[in-house]
Amino acid sequence: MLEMEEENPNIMFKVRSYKTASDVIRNLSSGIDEIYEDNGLKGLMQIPSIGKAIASKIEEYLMTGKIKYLEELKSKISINVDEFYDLEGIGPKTIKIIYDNLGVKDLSNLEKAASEGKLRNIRGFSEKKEEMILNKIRLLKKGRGRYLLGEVYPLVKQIETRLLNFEGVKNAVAAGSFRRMKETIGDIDFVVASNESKKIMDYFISMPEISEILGRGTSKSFVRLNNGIDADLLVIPEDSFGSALQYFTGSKEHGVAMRKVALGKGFHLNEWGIFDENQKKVAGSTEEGVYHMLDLEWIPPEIRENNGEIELAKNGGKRLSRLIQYNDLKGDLQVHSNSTDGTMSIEDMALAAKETFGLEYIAITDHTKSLKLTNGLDDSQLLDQANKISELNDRIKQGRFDTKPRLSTRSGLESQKARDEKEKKTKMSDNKHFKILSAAEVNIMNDGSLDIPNNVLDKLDIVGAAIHSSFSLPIEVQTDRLLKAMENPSIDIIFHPTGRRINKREGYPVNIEKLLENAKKTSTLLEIDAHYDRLDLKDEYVKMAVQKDVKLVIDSDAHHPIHFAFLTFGIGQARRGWAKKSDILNTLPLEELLSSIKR
Ligand code: DGT
Ligand code: CA
Ligand code: CA
Ligand code: ZN
Repeated sequence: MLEMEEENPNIMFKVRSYKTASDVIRNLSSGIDEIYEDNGLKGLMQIPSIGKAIASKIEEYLMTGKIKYLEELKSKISINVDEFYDLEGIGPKTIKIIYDNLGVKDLSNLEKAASEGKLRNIRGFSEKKEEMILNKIRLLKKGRGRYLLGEVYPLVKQIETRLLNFEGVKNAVAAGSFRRMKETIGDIDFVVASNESKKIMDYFISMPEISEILGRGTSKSFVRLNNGIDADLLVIPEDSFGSALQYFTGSKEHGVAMRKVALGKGFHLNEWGIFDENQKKVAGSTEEGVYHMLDLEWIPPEIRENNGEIELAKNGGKRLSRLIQYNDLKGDLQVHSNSTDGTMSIEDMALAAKETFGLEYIAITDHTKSLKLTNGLDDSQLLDQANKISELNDRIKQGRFDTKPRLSTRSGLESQKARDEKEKKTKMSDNKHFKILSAAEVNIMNDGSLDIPNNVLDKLDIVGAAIHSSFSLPIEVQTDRLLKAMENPSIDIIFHPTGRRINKREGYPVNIEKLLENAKKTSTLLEIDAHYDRLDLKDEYVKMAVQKDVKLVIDSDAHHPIHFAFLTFGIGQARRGWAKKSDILNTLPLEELLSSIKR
């Protein structure tokens, strides 16, 4: 709503502050209400990027369920702003212009106006723009009802932990597509082991995150969470927990194939267990037991898609356990700072990477000059930044890493366990070990050239390149753009190689076979961008890359310290693509990484 008001640098600053704050709150590992309960306004203000003004508004909302300032804005603007929020690439200004001209207040009327060809007549619009808007609406509608994994992850983990700690609960897991780390989630499927199902149901349906009870039974309930997603809860006796978990983790196709395997061995498999010809139960209390009874190795949830994983799990070979693990990453090769569109300084990002996520190195990959929107760096600014980074590294080496209590005072934001682990880690690792790499996210132009010359890039430690514009060029041109950038000896990595944003925009078209072939030929690394709305490369392409032995990296694309948590989603996607630790180069210690890149 603020963005719809007059252009004004103060307002844009405000808008950015609100956006950053909402992003941070969404990604907190505990509820904002819990933080407020524990430490009040002061607790809120300790959250990075939340200052006094926003903290008071949060307090006001927690106390009254409303924010007066927001109500005032709402009373001034009759557009249904929420509906347009996810419409990628169509900003508030455009929406306001359409409203001023045609009185369009909501999404369905925008679709109507666009399909009746009314938008093209507005000044500054065109048939092409109208078509683009229609396409975005269709894409948005298609994705409706499915949530991005990263959108629901913190909340689901909180509920899972709470269930696990409830008296009488022997085990609790969020199963289904969530456990398989699928990029989008239809609904959440909690499976709980307990013999006191009534008590658990009462507890579950009274949780504060639940906005609506859709159905309630003795062993199964259905609810809607207050972020809109539905959740099922199944309570099952302990001795059937493994088979129930196996069933409700899915995928459905994997489950069907497993039942066939069981039948082939003279067994019957269902939610309650594995039964032999005499209906005697022979497995079911653990998932491992279910797989082992069928002479299979336990299969990680991420690859249960009936894509050959059952074949791989036969004969007791240990091949499945070589998938990259969630604690395998040593560094992060795409990190942004406030030199461009990031929100924090290089020191802040480094400190968070080290202290909160236990990384040993990060590359600062700010955008380059042709990306005007982000205030991209030019040649000399890049070199200045490299010098600054080298000074920072010297300070780190001398043990003078700036540990002002900025991020370390995030009390209440982490669980006690995380705090203990962190303390242990800080004690174990010496402060002199961490390294910041000078780097860039160089913009690839339409003809495949770069906006920074090689003699500058060669002074940096590592360089990634990416496409950020002209998504509508045809597939041959896009592919050539990328191939040419890979042929450039200064380019080590291609960032987010297909440019997609899940449920928001299709990527640019690209010949993935050619891309992989060329990556292999030129020893260019391809990235799995771990931001949950990118996850680019996607699982299917990761699998193709792994088969062709193309090396990959997993990066957070962090624009704020809290974004390093996204690495989990990147690792999930890598596992879904059957990637082993050896396929992902930033699992290597720094020296080994640097000696295995192109130059
Ligand atoms: P979602 O929620 O659309 O993201 O995907 P899932 O995989 O979580 O699917 P959901 O919630 O419908 O069901 C959870 C699991 O329950 C599913 O992965 C496998 C199992 N399941 C559901 N329906 C069937 C079925 O008809 N047959 C078999 N074998 N399993 C099923
Ligand atoms: Ca589900
Ligand atoms: Ca379900
Ligand atoms: Zn970027």
